[in-house]
Amino acid sequence: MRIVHDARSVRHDPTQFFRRGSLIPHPEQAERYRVLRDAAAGAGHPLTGAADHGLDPIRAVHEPAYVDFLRTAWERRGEIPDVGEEILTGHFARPHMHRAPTGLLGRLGLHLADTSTPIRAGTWEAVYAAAQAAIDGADRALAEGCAYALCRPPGHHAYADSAGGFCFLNNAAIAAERLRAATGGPIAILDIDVHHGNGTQGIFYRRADVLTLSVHADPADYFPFFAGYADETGAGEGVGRNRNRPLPHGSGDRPWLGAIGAALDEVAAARPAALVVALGLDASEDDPIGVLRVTGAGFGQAARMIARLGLPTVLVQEGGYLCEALPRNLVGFLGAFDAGRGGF
Ligand code: Q9C
Ligand code: ZN
Repeated sequence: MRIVHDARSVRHDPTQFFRRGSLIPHPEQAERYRVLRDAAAGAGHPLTGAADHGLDPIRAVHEPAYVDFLRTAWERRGEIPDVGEEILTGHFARPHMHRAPTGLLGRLGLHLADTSTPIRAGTWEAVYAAAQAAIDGADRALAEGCAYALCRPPGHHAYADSAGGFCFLNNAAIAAERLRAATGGPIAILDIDVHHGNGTQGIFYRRADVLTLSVHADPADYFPFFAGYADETGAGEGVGRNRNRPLPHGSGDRPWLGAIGAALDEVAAARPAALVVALGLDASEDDPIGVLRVTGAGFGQAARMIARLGLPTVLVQEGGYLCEALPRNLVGFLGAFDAGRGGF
């Protein structure tokens, strides 16, 4: 399995995260990129630097004003008195109060969903790098059958106009739109991160040409809280094209693989031209912020089931946080996928 990556991914490295009233070390650290890259390369998967495909494939998914905001926010930091090493706000736009202000602090509140996505000196370079890995991974999946895009920072909580949940640019959505443009579609996105892929769902909710399916921990008492329920099935032209399978917290391999199997049946029925897997590894029983109990064997089984579809597939890295099992689960997943395909 080819690993597509961009070393600029490390330039965003948040230190602290405000959770439940206290500051804790930020779980989404740049070290994740090195751990995942070194594990995959160490297992013999070839590493390829992503080519630079520019802003157009990003703008095909994200609102131009949001892309400009991300690109220029750090340069504008002087607008905020006494600004520190990151810019962030505690004032967030609500659905019933949603005018777009001109100043930087107000724009932050308009384009951020929570306090997990501070903007720092290298944030734009890093999120741009992750998006380029996704775009190049999509191209490689069409040319070579499959690819693993080592996207970091992750993307699936980002909407067309907003960051949140450690995510800025929606790498999986950008890859899917790239694949749709190249093939004519339809495209399927299967999200197996422990958190619901709310941004991805939101981006394609009214579209029939990109099917979105997510298997995740019940959001009734878990991030992202406000979306991810089974009755969210799409709207307008997208009716019937979104499927959520929330699982009770504590669920292990059997229910998780059962939900993935059911989702894969729906993928197969839709006869997509290509598949994007939003590959979070935080459903692991060992993940520091996860609430499911998936084992290493469970990840291997999921990979074999997905590989068996035989679709051009790009695996896009989402969550999965530093712990001993993280590199092991990635290597297990990639190896099982290759085995399911009959080897690289
Ligand atoms: N103790 C992804 O996995 N809440 N995002 C975290 C941390 C936000 C997760 C609480 C979780 C966002 C891509
Ligand atoms: Zn996650």
